[in-house]
Amino acid sequence: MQKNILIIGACGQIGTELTFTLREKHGSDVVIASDIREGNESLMESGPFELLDATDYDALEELIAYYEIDEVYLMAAMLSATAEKFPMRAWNLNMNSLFNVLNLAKEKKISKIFWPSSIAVFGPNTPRENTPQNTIMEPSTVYGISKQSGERWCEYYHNKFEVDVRSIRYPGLISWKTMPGGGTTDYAVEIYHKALSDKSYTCFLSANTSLPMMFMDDAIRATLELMESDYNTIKVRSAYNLSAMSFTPSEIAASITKHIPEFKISYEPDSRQAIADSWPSSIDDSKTQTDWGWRAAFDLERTTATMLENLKV
Ligand code: AKB
Repeated sequence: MQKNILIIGACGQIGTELTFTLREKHGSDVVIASDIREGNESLMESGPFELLDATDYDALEELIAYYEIDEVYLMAAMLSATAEKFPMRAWNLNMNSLFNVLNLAKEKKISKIFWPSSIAVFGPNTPRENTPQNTIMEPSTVYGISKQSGERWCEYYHNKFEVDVRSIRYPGLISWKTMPGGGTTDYAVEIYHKALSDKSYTCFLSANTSLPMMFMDDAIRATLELMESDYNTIKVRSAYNLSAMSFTPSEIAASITKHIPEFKISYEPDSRQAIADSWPSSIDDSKTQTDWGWRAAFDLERTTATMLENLKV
């Protein structure tokens, strides 16, 4: 039976590509895009779109009933750097939107949820290298606290009410179709744009700050593989660790220099440095590999080649 899918936060960095991929796979009419504001032209032209505030339960309930939605991808969130500036707004958006979809699933008005978690659930007391699936989690950022709490609620709703909610701890995501906004890992996208336009980039993190990262194609494939996995293979109902690569600003700069020899990077760390320093430098996703067969395809060199190739036209 054909399922109708709702994407909340469809105009953001992940939401845009998720919408295109799901529309290609299932057809445009059954994938409803929604966001608090309109997105870029190609997204708006690709299928049905609704303005939606994810914190408004009644509006969401109405939309779900109108389109007979079965599956929801909740991608709306305030990311790490912006959340530090607006803690209460971040908490309100990140938590209330999640409660709205969890409660709709509890009421059997939808049957499956994807909700993104993040490496931000970890904190300064977490082992930084090869961070395991289960370990110390004491996030020190507003965003991390909201994602950690969200994970606990997802697991609770699954255990208590059998809600089929699935989640991934995304690393920093690198993509060329839509810019990220308000995150600490955003430098790894900005750097490619600036390398092409200015042949130079001033990085807001220090040269040797290593963070887990992933190319968007891998992130979208992981999301769909998780959502398509058999119910019983999903053993983790908080969120799965997910890994592809880790690199520092100086390493990404070196990979760009192979394509643009005159490229220069300089460093002016700002308040985002403290956020990055509280996060893991690499992630152990062996549980994810075992449970649903995850394997990443893009390393740093392939990511750099693909980004520059697509951004230069
Ligand atoms: C951010 O930098 O806030 C996000 C994330 C790692 O969740 N990209």
